[in-house]
Amino acid sequence: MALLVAASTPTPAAEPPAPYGPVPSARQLLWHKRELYGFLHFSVGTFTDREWGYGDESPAVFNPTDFDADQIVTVAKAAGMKALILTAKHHDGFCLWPSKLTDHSVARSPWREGRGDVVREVSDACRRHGLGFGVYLSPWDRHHAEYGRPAYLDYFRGQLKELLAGYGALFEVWFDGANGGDGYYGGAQETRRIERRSYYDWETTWRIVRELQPTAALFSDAGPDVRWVGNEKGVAGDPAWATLNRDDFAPGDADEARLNRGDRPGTHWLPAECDVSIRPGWFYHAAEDEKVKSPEQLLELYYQSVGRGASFLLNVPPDRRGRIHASDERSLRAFGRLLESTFALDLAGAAKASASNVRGGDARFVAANVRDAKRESYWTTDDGVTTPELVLDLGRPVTFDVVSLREYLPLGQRVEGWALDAWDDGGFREFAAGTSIGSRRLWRGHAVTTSRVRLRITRAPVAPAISELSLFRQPEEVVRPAAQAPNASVQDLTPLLPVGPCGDKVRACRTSRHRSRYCTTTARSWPWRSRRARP
Ligand code: FUL
Repeated sequence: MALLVAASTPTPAAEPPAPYGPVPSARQLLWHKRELYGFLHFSVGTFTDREWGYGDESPAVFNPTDFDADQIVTVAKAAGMKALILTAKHHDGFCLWPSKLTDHSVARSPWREGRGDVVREVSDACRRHGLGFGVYLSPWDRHHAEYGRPAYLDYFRGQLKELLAGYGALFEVWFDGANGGDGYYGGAQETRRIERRSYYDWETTWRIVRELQPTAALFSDAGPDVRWVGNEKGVAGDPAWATLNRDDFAPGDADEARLNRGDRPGTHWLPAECDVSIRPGWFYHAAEDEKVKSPEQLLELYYQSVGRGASFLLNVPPDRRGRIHASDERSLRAFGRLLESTFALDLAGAAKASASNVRGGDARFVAANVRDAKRESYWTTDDGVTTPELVLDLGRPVTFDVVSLREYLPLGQRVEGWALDAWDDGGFREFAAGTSIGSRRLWRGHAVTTSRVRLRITRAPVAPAISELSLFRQPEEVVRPAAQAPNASVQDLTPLLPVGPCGDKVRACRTSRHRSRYCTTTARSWPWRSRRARP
């Protein structure tokens, strides 16, 4: 413990450290606070049972029998979502709002006798219930006669302006990367290809969003504010750096593996968003009512997205009534309860924090800042001290199985390696280790009981800046997956890993055939060591 005294000579004026690499904009910092939000795929495809409408659907098919935006938003809120993004227009070209630029919209549908506006009802309900609201406007339009020609761009931007100006503040604007192919195109019924890098002239479109919605985060494969994670499984890479060499990418033209992990150090701050549907399809299909992801599966995805510093965009498609189906509702509410019961109580409570180094000995940068529940305060060290340690003295034995870490983002992503140790029988023993932290790093594993936890920064190019270290315990009903595998690929992690024999026979597992499944990647630290610290 002797080394956990602030050991450095105070510098005369403890200025904050210089930022490292690209840093987030104010808009991106706002976006980072959302973490979990929902997608609503709803259009003519809901009624024709298709994923991608061809563009020739009659507006007459759009007729939800019991549309209820409050039910949709209430269920999303119960799942812990902080915002919703609605497909105002999907590839079929049908508009969920009465656009003045086309009659291919709700205005021609029987729903609410042509006087309805889904965008209005959902955005109003989001505001009523305290959720953010965003829109998806598909660049690809299989209905429009001019798609693929310059005239379509005027139409697309005109529609965008209607959405940006007419529905209050938007937290995100979502541009899909599916671009061109066969379609109705005003009756031409042909295949239209576009030049992916030049046709849309994205810079001009993004400027319109900046002018009319300055705080909205712009999503596409290549940002400019939020990047696609490179798969539609909801899983970020490990590590998933928040930075990317953005100029190598363009909407609809993306290297999926690189998007999944990011580039380090990267030229731009461009964090990943993990989109996935609660069902196999993006739109509602009755045949998938039994294929809704379970609360435990959703929870695992939460750890693989939010827990790796990305966001979790979970699609929950309204059914033909215009409500969230009972199967999805059950799962979403249970998922929300799991999150709530895991994260409601920080078990580190009033722990005393001390560190091997505090920048300039200055009270603004002390270890206790990781315990004040404020993302604006942080612990940092003198320049050149890049592998410091911080200890939480819990004052009594505490049992936890989830750890949450956050970096102070305005100074950039600084940490490249970290480890966690628990005090056990007269010494610290490592129970977890990883690479990136960024906006958030969640570790979950087997229960650890200890009275002291130590965070070691094992690799960083500059002094780290850590704003949170918290401990949590999962509720009993959670089916615990096996150890998180810090270096495993997306493919390795996509199926839910059962606790399996390794959970209980860890020592045997280290030499058994299970080794390659998950013990090898975690043998350095746990679960075998952390078992020693279990009650
Ligand atoms: C994809 C689209 O083609 C899907 O239909 C869905 O909207 C998904 C979120 O993005 O690229």
